[in-house]
Parts: sequence; C-alpha cells; structure tokens
Amino acid sequence: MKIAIVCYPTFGGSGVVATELGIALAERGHEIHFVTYQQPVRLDFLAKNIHFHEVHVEKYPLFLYQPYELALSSKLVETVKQYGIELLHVHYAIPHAYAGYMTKKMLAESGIHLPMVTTLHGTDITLVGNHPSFKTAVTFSINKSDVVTSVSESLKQDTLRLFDIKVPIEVVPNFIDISAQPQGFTECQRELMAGPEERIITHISNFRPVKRIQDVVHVFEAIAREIPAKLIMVGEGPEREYAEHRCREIGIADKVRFVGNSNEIDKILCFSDLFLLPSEKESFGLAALEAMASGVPVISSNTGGLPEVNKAGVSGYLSEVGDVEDMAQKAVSILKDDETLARFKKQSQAHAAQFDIKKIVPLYEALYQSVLNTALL
Ligand code: GMT
Repeated sequence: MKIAIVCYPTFGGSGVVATELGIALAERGHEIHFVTYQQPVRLDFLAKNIHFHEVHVEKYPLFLYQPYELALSSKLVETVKQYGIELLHVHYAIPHAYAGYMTKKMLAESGIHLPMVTTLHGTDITLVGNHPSFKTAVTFSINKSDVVTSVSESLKQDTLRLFDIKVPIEVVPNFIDISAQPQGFTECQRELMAGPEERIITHISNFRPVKRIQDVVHVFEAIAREIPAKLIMVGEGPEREYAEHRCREIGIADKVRFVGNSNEIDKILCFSDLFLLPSEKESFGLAALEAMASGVPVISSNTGGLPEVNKAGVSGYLSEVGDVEDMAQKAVSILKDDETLARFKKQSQAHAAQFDIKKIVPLYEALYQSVLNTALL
C-alpha cells in the first residue's frame, strides 16, 4: 500500500506512535510518505520505502496565525497526485483530520478517492479538542473519517461521551518493539547516575500541567525518606522550571537530575528501577509502556487508559490522581528489597509483550485493507 502519514513530528506520544508505525509499515514493504512540518524525531535516517515531505508555511505580516491546515492540505494533494498515494492516516484530530477532510474534497474534484484513517491520541479529545472553539470542527472531521481509531477503550468512551460521534471507533493500542528492548538488566551504566546502594527512579514526559510534575517530585521526596534513591527527570516543558525550584526548596536538589529531552531513553530506562507517571489524564501512557518493556515497573495514577496498560501487582501499582503518599508507599513496597524488585522487573517486561509491535501493526494493516476494499466496491 502507498500510505501518507500526518503527525506532530516533535517529542510527544502521538508523533512517536505515528513514526514508529510508519517505520514498521515500511519494513513490511509498504511505501510510506510522512507529510509534516519537520522530519519526525524518531526518523533517524531516510530508509527504504520511507519518504518525507516538508510542509512549509509562508510567513506573511497580515497573518496573526499561520494557516498551517491550508499548507498541509495543499502539500497532501500534491503528494497524493505525484506518488499515487492510496490512503491517508492522520494522527491527532487537531488540525490533521480537518486538513485531511479538505484534502479528500480537493482530490475528489480530480476524480481521486482518498480514504482517511484518523487516530485519536488523547489531548486532541480530552483537553484541546473539547474546547468550544474547536469542538464543532473536531466533531465534523471525526465523523467524516473513513475509519476512526483510538489508543484505548477509555479514550473511545471519552470521545463518545464528549462528542456527537456517528461512526464506529476501533481501539488500536499503542505498541512497542519488544525485540529491541534489553533482556538483561546488568550491563547498564548505573554508576553514571547513582551509587550502588541507591534505587533509580525515572520520569519522562513533556512536563505539561497534565503530567502533574509536582506529584513526581513529592512522590520521590517521600520515597527518598525511606530508601536511598535518585530521581532522573527526562523531558522539557512549562513545568520544568518550577519543579527544579521545588526540589531546591524542599532540599532534594542533590538527589534529582533534570536531563532535558533525550535521544538515549533506552539507556536511561536500562538503569532505572521504577517509573513514575502520576498524570491528571492519560489516554494510554506510551511512556509507561516503554518503561515496562525495558523491565521498569510503573507507579501511575489510575486515570484514563492507564489501567489498561499498568496492571496492579504485576507491572507496578496505580493510585488515585494526586494521592502522592499512596504512590510513595506502593513504590517503596516494590523497591524495598532486591528480590521483589527483580520480580516486578520481570513481570513488567512480560506484561508489556501484549503490546508488541508484531501484534498491533497488523491491526492497522487490516483496517487499511478493509477501507481500501470498501472503496473498490
Ligand atoms: O501527553 C503526551 O505525552 C503527548 C500526547 C501526544 O498527543 O503526543 O500523548 C498522547 O498520545 C499518546 C500516544 O497515543 C498516549 O500514549 C498518551 O497517553 C497521550 N497523552 C494524554 O492523553 C495526556
């Protein structure tokens, strides 16, 4: 199949899923065309069957806001015509599903039918998409998609509750390449980050308010009162500065390292003992799955799709949003002795296998095939 993929190319779960999906599809022989404003970060090099088309928005003094949807849909029409693309897969409803619908309409004028698959990722539904200034257009473009997928059952239910949706929604969860994960936990350079007696706790996110970064700091503070530990904070975002300030204020700055965005997530997870994700909302929690796949147990909130990913007593534990004491207690129960920790590490990795890329990518392929078959009828 010849497939165009539209996504946010920078750091963030939806862009990661879209990019990894495109790479996996290309490896399976499909011709993949990424159409975005920047080369996706996880697309290290342009490999076989992968093309990248940059969307350029001309800056003009009259525009207070740059008309990205216009540039994106124009680029899509051009690319579809030039390469004979058969299917469009847009990730994140805003504004991609809307631009995708315009692309379909423009192509129809030339007698080209382009089926569109829209994948809902989370904040496009639960935070931004639900805002009154977007809701009408988001509802419209979801309903105009040929196939709609959501990354968890919880997100599907949120979408049906918040929007007037007339089309079916298929749940296709986030995925991970299990074969690419470390199988032993001994060769990592732990000594770079902590002493031999210290546990290493990690948080990775875009440091937005929805991630409850202050809870990460406070859960860690409570853990560090009980056992020697270090916290590694990976990512950049609006809450980072205040979190650093808070660490100094409560006297734990020497135990916390903020490392910013990193291309070495695998290395960091390899020497991590526990992953914290206390989010306010989380449609799936790809970062938690990545941790589990590396053998890192997860302490998370029990919001959104997290209970579909993190299994209590197996891959970690879940607590009510904001209950930092409960999260800390549960974390200590995992970290308290080597035997328990080793058991949770093994269990997390085994549990993550149900989201292996080899199981999930064929689900997308089957959806693509069915929509192309319907188009031929
Ligand atoms: O919240 C983020 O980390 C970024 C956001 C995005 O759209 O890139 O992530 C959302 O999509 C991911 C991939 O499907 C999900 O794993 C995340 O749970 C989801 N984030 C939220 O729902 C807050």
